[in-house]
Amino acid sequence: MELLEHLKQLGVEERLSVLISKLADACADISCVVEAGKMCDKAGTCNTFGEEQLALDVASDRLISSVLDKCEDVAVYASEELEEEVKTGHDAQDNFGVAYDPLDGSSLVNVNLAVGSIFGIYKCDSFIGKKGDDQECAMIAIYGPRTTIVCATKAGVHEYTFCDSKFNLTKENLQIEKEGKTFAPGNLRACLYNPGYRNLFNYWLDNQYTLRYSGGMVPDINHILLKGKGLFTYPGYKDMPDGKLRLLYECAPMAYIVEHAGGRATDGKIRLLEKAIESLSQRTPIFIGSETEVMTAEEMLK
Ligand code: AHM
Ligand code: MG
Repeated sequence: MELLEHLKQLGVEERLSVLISKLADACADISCVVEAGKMCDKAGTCNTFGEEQLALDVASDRLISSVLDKCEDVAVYASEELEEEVKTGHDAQDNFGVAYDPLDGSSLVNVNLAVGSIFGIYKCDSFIGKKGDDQECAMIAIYGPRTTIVCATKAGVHEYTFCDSKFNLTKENLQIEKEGKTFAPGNLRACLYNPGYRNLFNYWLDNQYTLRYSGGMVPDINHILLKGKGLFTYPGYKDMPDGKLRLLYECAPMAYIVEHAGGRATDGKIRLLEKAIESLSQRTPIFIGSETEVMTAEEMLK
């Protein structure tokens, strides 16, 4: 069954369903750009975090922003590649706000690893002061051997695969088990300053956990969603207490998807979905995946 038809069948609000479907089409276009592999050079510009942008980052951002600019149901959007949130001028009551990372892990494209896009959809005209819990939907697109989308709404978490110019339902009601001995340990550099993280790493080794880490948060968390178990971590350390990953663009949407699939997502202490967005560029540590595995990590990092 095709994406839009399935969302309608699930009872997802029509305006939201259409927006999701338009964003999915933009992801299909991004997958073509990724596949062509021609834009892996530096664009000569930096994003708001001072990170050098690739031509691919800029192209992906434009494919999404051009859809949002034209969409009458979207009041505001914010991109990891842009400095400020953008008001579209379509500010009718109840319009949507879309926060996104157009191409997470873009530096992995030139070594032919999987990458992805991340979206959090709110009803708002600004993201400041919102919480992840306010999202109406969160979605990731994965550009791997296949292009897939995992979309979470109140009606559950479902996977769709791009084939013959459309996204078709391929897995219904993704669920994450409470336990699962698979680990994706981001930022192991933190072990030098954070003995708790080193102990946690040793706990995974001592208990024969399986390593599944690609260096891209989207495929790594997609792995947890599709296998239905495991955890992903990215703590902070001395020089970077909040780590690298951003609350608005990366962690809040991932937390929404994983919680709707029955998992847990915290910053080590607080549920990520309860953290207020104080600035667009706010970073946060993240521990996400199977509930018991995340709780063990929290305990050992206390
Ligand atoms: P990006 O948004 O600049 O692409 O960075 C996000 C990526 C994540 O996909 C991944 O988990 C993390 O950075 C890896 O970070 P590190 O380079 O510190 O290992
Ligand atoms: Mg990113």
